[in-house]
Amino acid sequence: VSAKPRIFVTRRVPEAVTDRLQRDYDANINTDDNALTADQLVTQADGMDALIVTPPDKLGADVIERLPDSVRAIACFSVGTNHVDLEAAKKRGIAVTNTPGVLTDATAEIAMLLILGACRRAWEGQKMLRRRDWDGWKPTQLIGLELTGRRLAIFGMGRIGQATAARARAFGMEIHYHNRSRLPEEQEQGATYHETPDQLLEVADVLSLHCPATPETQGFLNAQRIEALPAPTVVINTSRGDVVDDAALIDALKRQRVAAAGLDVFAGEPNLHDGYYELENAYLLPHLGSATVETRNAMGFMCLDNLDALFTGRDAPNRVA
Ligand code: 8YV
Repeated sequence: VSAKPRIFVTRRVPEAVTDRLQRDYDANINTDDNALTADQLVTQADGMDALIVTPPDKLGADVIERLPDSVRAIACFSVGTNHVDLEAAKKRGIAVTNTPGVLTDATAEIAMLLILGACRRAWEGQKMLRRRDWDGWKPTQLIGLELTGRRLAIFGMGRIGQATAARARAFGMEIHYHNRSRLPEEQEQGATYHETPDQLLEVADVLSLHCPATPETQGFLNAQRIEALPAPTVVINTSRGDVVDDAALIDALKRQRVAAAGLDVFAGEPNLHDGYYELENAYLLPHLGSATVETRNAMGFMCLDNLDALFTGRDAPNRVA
Protein backbone atom coordinates (compact mmCIF):
# COMPACT_ATOMS: atom_id res chain seq x y z
CA VAL A 1 0.00 0.00 0.00
CA SER A 2 1.36 3.37 -1.01
CA ALA A 3 1.50 6.20 1.51
CA LYS A 4 1.39 8.74 -1.29
CA PRO A 5 -1.94 10.46 -1.95
CA ARG A 6 -3.80 8.92 -4.87
CA ILE A 7 -4.72 11.23 -7.74
CA PHE A 8 -6.78 10.70 -10.85
CA VAL A 9 -5.88 13.04 -13.72
CA THR A 10 -8.56 13.28 -16.42
CA ARG A 11 -6.17 14.15 -19.30
CA ARG A 12 -2.56 13.83 -20.32
CA VAL A 13 -0.53 16.71 -18.89
CA PRO A 14 2.91 18.07 -19.92
CA GLU A 15 5.87 15.74 -19.33
CA ALA A 16 7.49 17.79 -16.57
CA VAL A 17 4.17 17.83 -14.72
CA THR A 18 3.75 14.08 -15.23
CA ASP A 19 7.23 13.49 -13.80
CA ARG A 20 6.42 15.45 -10.65
CA LEU A 21 3.04 13.75 -10.35
CA GLN A 22 4.62 10.31 -10.54
CA ARG A 23 7.36 11.23 -8.10
CA ASP A 24 5.14 12.70 -5.38
CA TYR A 25 1.81 10.96 -5.88
CA ASP A 26 0.25 7.65 -6.69
CA ALA A 27 -1.06 8.99 -10.00
CA ASN A 28 -3.50 7.48 -12.43
CA ILE A 29 -3.51 9.51 -15.65
CA ASN A 30 -6.18 9.05 -18.32
CA THR A 31 -3.66 8.66 -21.13
CA ASP A 32 -6.50 8.12 -23.63
CA ASP A 33 -6.87 11.89 -23.31
CA ASN A 34 -10.59 11.73 -24.11
CA ALA A 35 -13.44 13.49 -22.35
CA LEU A 36 -14.99 11.28 -19.68
CA THR A 37 -18.68 10.84 -19.09
CA ALA A 38 -20.12 11.58 -15.65
CA ASP A 39 -20.25 7.85 -14.89
CA GLN A 40 -16.66 7.29 -15.98
CA LEU A 41 -15.51 10.20 -13.82
CA VAL A 42 -17.27 8.81 -10.76
CA THR A 43 -15.89 5.31 -11.41
CA GLN A 44 -12.34 6.58 -11.88
CA ALA A 45 -12.58 8.61 -8.68
CA ASP A 46 -13.02 5.41 -6.69
CA GLY A 47 -10.33 5.24 -4.01
CA MET A 48 -8.78 8.58 -5.02
CA ASP A 49 -7.72 11.36 -2.63
CA ALA A 50 -7.85 14.05 -5.29
CA LEU A 51 -8.73 14.72 -8.92
CA ILE A 52 -7.07 16.96 -11.47
CA VAL A 53 -9.73 18.01 -13.97
CA THR A 54 -9.97 20.35 -16.91
CA PRO A 55 -12.84 21.78 -18.95
CA PRO A 56 -14.85 20.40 -20.67
CA ASP A 57 -14.95 17.76 -17.88
CA LYS A 58 -18.25 18.56 -16.21
CA LEU A 59 -18.45 18.28 -12.43
CA GLY A 60 -21.96 19.42 -11.71
CA ALA A 61 -23.74 18.74 -8.43
CA ASP A 62 -24.84 15.34 -9.81
CA VAL A 63 -21.21 14.21 -10.19
CA ILE A 64 -19.88 15.85 -7.02
CA GLU A 65 -22.59 14.22 -4.91
CA ARG A 66 -21.60 10.80 -6.23
CA LEU A 67 -17.85 11.16 -5.65
CA PRO A 68 -16.45 8.75 -3.06
CA ASP A 69 -15.73 10.12 0.42
CA SER A 70 -12.00 9.61 -0.14
CA VAL A 71 -11.89 12.58 -2.56
CA ARG A 72 -10.73 15.62 -0.57
CA ALA A 73 -9.65 17.93 -3.36
CA ILE A 74 -10.33 18.85 -6.98
CA ALA A 75 -7.55 20.78 -8.69
CA CYS A 76 -8.76 22.54 -11.84
CA PHE A 77 -6.19 22.65 -14.63
CA SER A 78 -7.73 26.00 -15.63
CA VAL A 79 -8.44 29.44 -14.30
CA GLY A 80 -12.12 29.14 -15.21
CA THR A 81 -14.12 27.07 -12.74
CA ASN A 82 -17.55 27.21 -14.37
CA HIS A 83 -17.32 23.46 -15.09
CA VAL A 84 -17.33 22.65 -11.36
CA ASP A 85 -20.27 23.19 -9.02
CA LEU A 86 -18.43 24.98 -6.22
CA GLU A 87 -21.43 25.01 -3.89
CA ALA A 88 -21.82 21.24 -4.17
CA ALA A 89 -18.09 20.79 -3.49
CA LYS A 90 -18.30 23.05 -0.46
CA LYS A 91 -21.21 21.06 0.90
CA ARG A 92 -19.17 17.89 0.67
CA GLY A 93 -16.09 19.54 2.17
CA ILE A 94 -14.06 19.06 -1.03
CA ALA A 95 -11.45 21.77 -1.66
CA VAL A 96 -11.39 23.17 -5.21
CA THR A 97 -8.41 25.06 -6.63
CA ASN A 98 -7.66 26.82 -9.95
CA THR A 99 -4.70 28.32 -11.82
CA PRO A 100 -4.99 32.13 -11.91
CA GLY A 101 -2.25 34.41 -13.22
CA VAL A 102 -0.05 31.93 -15.05
CA LEU A 103 -2.11 31.98 -18.26
CA THR A 104 -2.67 35.73 -18.39
CA ASP A 105 0.03 36.57 -20.94
CA ALA A 106 -0.61 33.55 -23.16
CA THR A 107 -4.33 34.33 -23.33
CA ALA A 108 -3.72 38.04 -24.00
CA GLU A 109 -1.46 36.99 -26.88
CA ILE A 110 -4.28 34.93 -28.37
CA ALA A 111 -6.67 37.86 -27.92
CA MET A 112 -4.26 40.00 -29.97
CA LEU A 113 -3.95 37.27 -32.59
CA LEU A 114 -7.74 37.19 -32.87
CA ILE A 115 -8.01 40.98 -33.07
CA LEU A 116 -5.37 41.09 -35.80
CA GLY A 117 -6.69 38.03 -37.60
CA ALA A 118 -10.29 39.22 -37.61
CA CYS A 119 -9.57 42.89 -38.42
CA ARG A 120 -7.01 42.15 -41.13
CA ARG A 121 -8.87 39.20 -42.66
CA ALA A 122 -6.00 36.76 -42.14
CA TRP A 123 -8.12 33.64 -42.63
CA GLU A 124 -9.46 34.77 -45.99
CA GLY A 125 -5.92 35.57 -47.07
CA GLN A 126 -4.63 32.15 -45.97
CA LYS A 127 -7.45 30.41 -47.75
CA MET A 128 -6.95 32.35 -50.96
CA LEU A 129 -3.25 31.47 -51.03
CA ARG A 130 -3.54 27.82 -50.11
CA ARG A 131 -6.25 27.24 -52.68
CA ARG A 132 -3.92 28.87 -55.23
CA ASP A 133 -6.64 31.46 -55.88
CA TRP A 134 -4.36 34.49 -55.51
CA ASP A 135 -4.01 36.10 -58.91
CA GLY A 136 -1.95 39.02 -57.72
CA TRP A 137 -1.92 42.19 -55.63
CA LYS A 138 -4.86 44.55 -56.12
CA PRO A 139 -5.57 47.89 -54.46
CA THR A 140 -9.01 46.69 -53.36
CA GLN A 141 -8.21 43.11 -52.34
CA LEU A 142 -9.06 41.88 -48.81
CA ILE A 143 -9.28 45.32 -47.31
CA GLY A 144 -9.52 45.10 -43.54
CA LEU A 145 -9.82 47.34 -40.51
CA GLU A 146 -6.72 49.03 -39.12
CA LEU A 147 -6.09 48.65 -35.37
CA THR A 148 -4.35 51.99 -35.01
CA GLY A 149 -6.72 54.61 -33.62
CA ARG A 150 -9.59 52.16 -33.10
CA ARG A 151 -11.37 51.85 -29.74
CA LEU A 152 -10.93 48.52 -27.99
CA ALA A 153 -13.80 47.91 -25.58
CA ILE A 154 -12.87 45.39 -22.90
CA PHE A 155 -15.71 43.69 -21.05
CA GLY A 156 -14.16 42.36 -17.84
CA MET A 157 -10.95 44.17 -16.85
CA GLY A 158 -9.32 41.46 -14.74
CA ARG A 159 -5.81 40.12 -15.26
CA ILE A 160 -6.38 38.99 -18.86
CA GLY A 161 -8.36 42.10 -19.81
CA GLN A 162 -5.56 44.32 -18.51
CA ALA A 163 -2.86 42.28 -20.25
CA THR A 164 -4.78 42.54 -23.52
CA ALA A 165 -5.16 46.31 -23.01
CA ALA A 166 -1.41 46.68 -22.54
CA ARG A 167 -0.70 44.90 -25.82
CA ALA A 168 -3.46 46.69 -27.74
CA ARG A 169 -2.14 50.04 -26.51
CA ALA A 170 1.17 49.24 -28.20
CA PHE A 171 -0.81 48.81 -31.43
CA GLY A 172 -2.19 52.33 -31.04
CA MET A 173 -5.66 51.32 -29.88
CA GLU A 174 -7.68 53.48 -27.50
CA ILE A 175 -8.75 51.44 -24.46
CA HIS A 176 -12.26 51.50 -22.96
CA TYR A 177 -13.59 49.07 -20.35
CA HIS A 178 -16.38 47.96 -18.12
CA ASN A 179 -15.76 45.99 -14.97
CA ARG A 180 -17.85 45.21 -11.90
CA SER A 181 -15.70 47.75 -10.09
CA ARG A 182 -13.58 50.55 -11.46
CA LEU A 183 -9.82 49.95 -11.37
CA PRO A 184 -7.52 52.26 -9.37
CA GLU A 185 -6.22 55.00 -11.65
CA GLU A 186 -2.64 53.68 -11.83
CA GLN A 187 -3.97 50.34 -13.07
CA GLU A 188 -6.23 51.97 -15.67
CA GLN A 189 -3.21 53.23 -17.63
CA GLY A 190 -5.38 55.86 -19.30
CA ALA A 191 -8.25 53.51 -20.16
CA THR A 192 -11.74 55.02 -20.07
CA TYR A 193 -14.14 53.43 -17.60
CA HIS A 194 -17.80 52.93 -18.55
CA GLU A 195 -20.18 52.40 -15.68
CA THR A 196 -22.58 50.14 -17.55
CA PRO A 197 -21.95 47.43 -20.14
CA ASP A 198 -24.31 49.21 -22.52
CA GLN A 199 -22.27 52.43 -22.38
CA LEU A 200 -19.21 50.38 -23.27
CA LEU A 201 -20.90 48.73 -26.25
CA GLU A 202 -21.67 52.11 -27.81
CA VAL A 203 -17.96 52.88 -28.26
CA ALA A 204 -16.79 49.39 -29.28
CA ASP A 205 -14.93 49.44 -32.59
CA VAL A 206 -13.58 46.13 -31.30
CA LEU A 207 -15.34 44.41 -28.39
CA SER A 208 -13.23 41.89 -26.47
CA LEU A 209 -14.88 39.66 -23.87
CA HIS A 210 -12.81 38.86 -20.77
CA CYS A 211 -15.42 38.11 -18.10
CA PRO A 212 -15.89 34.81 -16.28
CA ALA A 213 -18.85 32.60 -17.24
CA THR A 214 -21.47 33.12 -14.56
CA PRO A 215 -25.29 33.13 -14.58
CA GLU A 216 -25.05 36.94 -15.01
CA THR A 217 -22.80 36.83 -18.08
CA GLN A 218 -24.55 33.88 -19.76
CA GLY A 219 -25.71 35.03 -23.22
CA PHE A 220 -24.46 38.58 -22.51
CA LEU A 221 -23.81 39.39 -26.16
CA ASN A 222 -27.33 38.88 -27.46
CA ALA A 223 -29.18 40.28 -30.50
CA GLN A 224 -30.24 43.44 -28.69
CA ARG A 225 -26.73 44.27 -27.49
CA ILE A 226 -25.27 43.52 -30.92
CA GLU A 227 -27.60 46.16 -32.36
CA ALA A 228 -26.18 48.66 -29.84
CA LEU A 229 -22.65 48.22 -31.24
CA PRO A 230 -21.37 50.81 -33.73
CA ALA A 231 -20.73 49.71 -37.30
CA PRO A 232 -18.30 48.46 -38.37
CA THR A 233 -17.50 46.50 -35.24
CA VAL A 234 -15.48 43.39 -34.48
CA VAL A 235 -16.21 40.87 -31.69
CA ILE A 236 -13.45 38.94 -29.92
CA ASN A 237 -13.93 36.14 -27.38
CA THR A 238 -11.24 34.39 -25.35
CA SER A 239 -13.38 33.94 -22.21
CA ARG A 240 -16.15 31.37 -22.49
CA GLY A 241 -18.51 30.61 -25.34
CA ASP A 242 -21.54 30.84 -23.07
CA VAL A 243 -21.11 34.62 -22.90
CA VAL A 244 -22.23 34.90 -26.54
CA ASP A 245 -25.61 34.12 -28.09
CA ASP A 246 -24.23 32.20 -31.08
CA ALA A 247 -27.34 32.41 -33.26
CA ALA A 248 -27.44 36.20 -32.82
CA LEU A 249 -23.73 36.67 -33.56
CA ILE A 250 -23.82 34.38 -36.60
CA ASP A 251 -26.81 36.26 -37.96
CA ALA A 252 -25.05 39.60 -37.43
CA LEU A 253 -21.87 38.34 -39.12
CA LYS A 254 -23.89 37.07 -42.09
CA ARG A 255 -25.52 40.48 -42.51
CA GLN A 256 -22.16 42.22 -41.96
CA ARG A 257 -23.80 44.06 -39.06
CA VAL A 258 -20.74 42.77 -37.22
CA ALA A 259 -17.82 43.09 -39.63
CA ALA A 260 -15.82 40.18 -38.22
CA ALA A 261 -15.36 38.00 -35.17
CA GLY A 262 -12.30 36.35 -33.64
CA LEU A 263 -13.26 33.44 -31.41
CA ASP A 264 -11.16 31.02 -29.36
CA VAL A 265 -13.99 29.65 -27.21
CA PHE A 266 -17.43 28.27 -28.00
CA ALA A 267 -20.54 27.08 -26.24
CA GLY A 268 -20.64 23.29 -26.34
CA GLU A 269 -16.96 22.84 -27.30
CA PRO A 270 -15.80 21.04 -29.35
CA ASN A 271 -19.17 21.06 -31.13
CA LEU A 272 -19.47 24.66 -32.13
CA HIS A 273 -22.58 26.10 -33.72
CA ASP A 274 -22.66 24.92 -37.35
CA GLY A 275 -23.19 28.45 -38.62
CA TYR A 276 -19.61 29.47 -37.77
CA TYR A 277 -18.04 27.06 -40.26
CA GLU A 278 -19.65 28.83 -43.22
CA LEU A 279 -18.59 32.35 -42.30
CA GLU A 280 -15.68 33.98 -44.13
CA ASN A 281 -15.58 36.78 -41.56
CA ALA A 282 -15.15 34.52 -38.52
CA TYR A 283 -11.55 33.91 -37.49
CA LEU A 284 -11.72 30.73 -35.41
CA LEU A 285 -9.26 28.95 -33.12
CA PRO A 286 -9.70 25.72 -31.11
CA HIS A 287 -9.36 27.09 -27.55
CA LEU A 288 -5.64 27.88 -27.77
CA GLY A 289 -5.62 30.65 -25.13
CA SER A 290 -3.30 28.93 -22.68
CA ALA A 291 -1.59 26.61 -25.16
CA THR A 292 2.11 27.45 -24.72
CA VAL A 293 4.89 25.32 -23.24
CA GLU A 294 5.51 27.81 -20.45
CA THR A 295 1.87 28.27 -19.50
CA ARG A 296 0.76 24.65 -19.61
CA ASN A 297 3.75 23.65 -17.45
CA ALA A 298 2.98 26.46 -15.01
CA MET A 299 -0.71 25.46 -14.87
CA GLY A 300 0.23 21.86 -14.07
CA PHE A 301 2.75 22.88 -11.42
CA MET A 302 0.18 25.17 -9.87
CA CYS A 303 -2.29 22.28 -9.58
CA LEU A 304 0.43 20.29 -7.82
CA ASP A 305 1.48 23.19 -5.56
CA ASN A 306 -2.11 23.38 -4.39
CA LEU A 307 -2.40 19.64 -3.81
CA ASP A 308 1.01 19.55 -2.09
CA ALA A 309 -0.23 22.21 0.31
CA LEU A 310 -3.50 20.43 1.04
CA PHE A 311 -1.84 17.07 1.61
CA THR A 312 0.74 18.51 4.00
CA GLY A 313 -1.88 20.20 6.14
CA ARG A 314 -1.59 23.73 4.75
CA ASP A 315 -4.27 25.70 2.96
CA ALA A 316 -4.15 25.68 -0.82
CA PRO A 317 -2.90 29.03 -2.20
CA ASN A 318 -5.45 29.05 -5.05
CA ARG A 319 -8.47 27.71 -3.32
CA VAL A 320 -11.81 28.76 -4.80
CA ALA A 321 -14.00 26.52 -2.63
C1 8YV B 1 -7.65 25.86 -20.71
C2 8YV B 1 -8.98 27.92 -19.95
O1 8YV B 1 -7.07 25.60 -21.95
O2 8YV B 1 -7.92 28.11 -17.88
C3 8YV B 1 -8.95 28.21 -18.50
O3 8YV B 1 -10.00 28.57 -17.95
O4 8YV B 1 -9.93 28.14 -20.60
C4 8YV B 1 -7.77 27.35 -20.62
O5 8YV B 1 -6.61 27.76 -20.02
C5 8YV B 1 -8.90 25.11 -20.60
O6 8YV B 1 -9.45 25.34 -19.35
C6 8YV B 1 -8.68 23.62 -20.79
O7 8YV B 1 -7.79 23.15 -19.79
